[in-house]
Amino acid sequence: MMNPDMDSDSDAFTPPTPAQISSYHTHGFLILPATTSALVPPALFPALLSACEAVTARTRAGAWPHRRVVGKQFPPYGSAHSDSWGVQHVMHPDLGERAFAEYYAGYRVRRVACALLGCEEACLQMELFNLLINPTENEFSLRWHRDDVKGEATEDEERKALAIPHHGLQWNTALHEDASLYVVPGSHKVPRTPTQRVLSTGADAPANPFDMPGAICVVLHPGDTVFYNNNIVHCATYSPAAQRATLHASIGDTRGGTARARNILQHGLTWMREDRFKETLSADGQAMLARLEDMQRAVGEQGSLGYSLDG
Ligand SMILES: O=C(O)CCC(=O)C(=O)O
Repeated sequence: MMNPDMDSDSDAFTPPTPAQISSYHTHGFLILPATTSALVPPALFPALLSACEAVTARTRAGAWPHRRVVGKQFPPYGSAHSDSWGVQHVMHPDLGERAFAEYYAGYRVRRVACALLGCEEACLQMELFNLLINPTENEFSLRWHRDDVKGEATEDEERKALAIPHHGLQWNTALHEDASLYVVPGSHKVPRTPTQRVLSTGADAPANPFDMPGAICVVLHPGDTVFYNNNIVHCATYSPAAQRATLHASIGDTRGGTARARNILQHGLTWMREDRFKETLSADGQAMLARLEDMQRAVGEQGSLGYSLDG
């Protein structure tokens, strides 16, 4: 059983209703507003914001090698110092910012994850936790994509890939206003239409995301969270003019076995096996981490699985 005492604000937190859970499964995404279902406990918000500012400054100064660089849409991102659109591995002990793990393994995240994944807490698997930031020099965009199905996949390949039970949850929690992400609701279940296929094949980011039939912009206010199935067709645009600090994370459900391994381990998670990382986590966090380690062991050394997408 989850322990609400882990979160002193839990009384003020409303977990997703059955209607919201159903909407998540139908549309492939769900926005939880800060006003009713804030994923970040109010008492943790300032610490999280300050942790984001610290790791962003370090990344922009070239002092953190795990970054998403402008010009590179998907892993591997390399470690060259460059204008950045993301900070990777925010729970890494070398960053020394405990607020991130407190949030990730906290009561609210675990509660919502169980509701949307339809699983018990004993199935929750720790995965990725990164921070998406605005570049400071260049506009940049991600092309339309599904995170774990290549754009070149045939309709049949796409149908087969989407039929594999997903057993994972991805989410963005915005600490500032954020209108970077675009999704095609419902596209996590069905192959692309011919027009959608044309607009999501190849390396180019869209000139205008609204050229994609069915696309909507996901607008988040500070503290809002969008949960999404990362095989929903989505893209994103980044501008130096729009300040962004959006927590970008995923969590798995062990009932998926190793189905999520490539998508998760391609980000390079060997550091999570170190005891000094484990020591920064609560008992709940350590239990989630142990399940990730089980998956790492089941697939052998990471790196052998390759990458989900090119570009
Ligand atoms: O910037 C975002 O919100 C989306 C990021 C994304 O699509 C990705 O990492 O594949």
